[in-house]
Amino acid sequence: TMRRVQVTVSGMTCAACSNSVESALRGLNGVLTASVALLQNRADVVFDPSIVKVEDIKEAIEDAGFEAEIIP
Ligand code: 9UX
Repeated sequence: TMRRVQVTVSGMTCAACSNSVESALRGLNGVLTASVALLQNRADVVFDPSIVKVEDIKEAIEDAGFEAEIIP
């Protein structure tokens, strides 16, 4: 079964920023959908927790060059 997580993403200033975060998330094995709202500093990710962990999602955003905080 799938799980959904929302993440606060800081440091995005343009649409290319949010597109690169989306691409990074969609490139993770186990991520089904990822959408990033630039103006809300928010990422919404649906994933298979047997394949990818919340911490991996956070790290992918940080590796793309942004700050990420999981919304509990
Ligand atoms: Mo353009 Mo967004 O350099 O960082 S991708 S502002």
